Amino acid sequence: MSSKSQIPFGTRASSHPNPLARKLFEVAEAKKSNVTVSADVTTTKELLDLADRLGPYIAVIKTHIDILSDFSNETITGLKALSEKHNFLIFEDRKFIDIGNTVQKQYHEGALRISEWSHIINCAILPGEGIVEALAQTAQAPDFPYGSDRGLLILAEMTSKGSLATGDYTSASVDYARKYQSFVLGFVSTRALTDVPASVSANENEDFVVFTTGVNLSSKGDKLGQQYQTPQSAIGRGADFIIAGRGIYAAADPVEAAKQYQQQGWAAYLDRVGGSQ
Ligand code: 5BU
Repeated sequence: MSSKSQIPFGTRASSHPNPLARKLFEVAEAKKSNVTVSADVTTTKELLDLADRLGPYIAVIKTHIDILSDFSNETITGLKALSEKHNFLIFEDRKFIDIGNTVQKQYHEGALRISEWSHIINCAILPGEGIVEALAQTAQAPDFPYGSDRGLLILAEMTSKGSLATGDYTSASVDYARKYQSFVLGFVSTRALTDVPASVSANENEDFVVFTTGVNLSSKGDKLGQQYQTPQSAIGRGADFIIAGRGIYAAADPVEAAKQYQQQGWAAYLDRVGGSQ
């Protein structure tokens, strides 16, 4: 797979066919941040408080909305308002994994109303191509009420020990991304997938965005199989956006930690594209 890793975000923004990818790169450039904070807290107050305090330093906030004990309309209104106030995008890490008919309802109906507030969603491709087709169909329907700034990341790899998302599974992720390029922004993976053999051939204009989770400056992993790499390592391997959770929100001073990840993440990005600060 060809990689646009060496090209600055501003250039990628100007030529990208997907409106949400353009917005993502523009936000990152404007804020000089490629940080996604994984805000894995369990109450609306903590989530909104974190989003407001960290908002200036991040490009994206990643949520697990189903871990909130008090999800309500206030959660959605608050997140949307903070996303506008601080110019960050919202990524619900729901990891859809079911037949098309079910994921359409989980995405666009139901209690969590994900399509209404989350710019970026992700899915696993265990069910096959239909899951990608179903989510694209919903978000790209002529009567979809929330605009064109919606996109999907395919979980091509995972950071947990013993992950089975490797080999043919990762190759199929690249195939589906190519087939549904107008909706698939890119991948959640531990590196750019440039050397992955795929059945669907590359289109020379393709520009998949790489989000890498499991980023932490001070830890190598946790007791439940999480495996970390540093911002420098992730970006060196092709991450466009680094995702950090506990490294930021569980730090003694989350604002200082967010600034540190922002500074290191952006310096590593500039280094990769050959720019200066
Ligand atoms: P941490 O606190 O930085 O370890 O949190 C990592 C977050 O990223 C957490 O929300 C996970 O659900 C998420 N994650 C991950 O850690 N590894 C993966 O491969 C994927 C998601 Br996909």
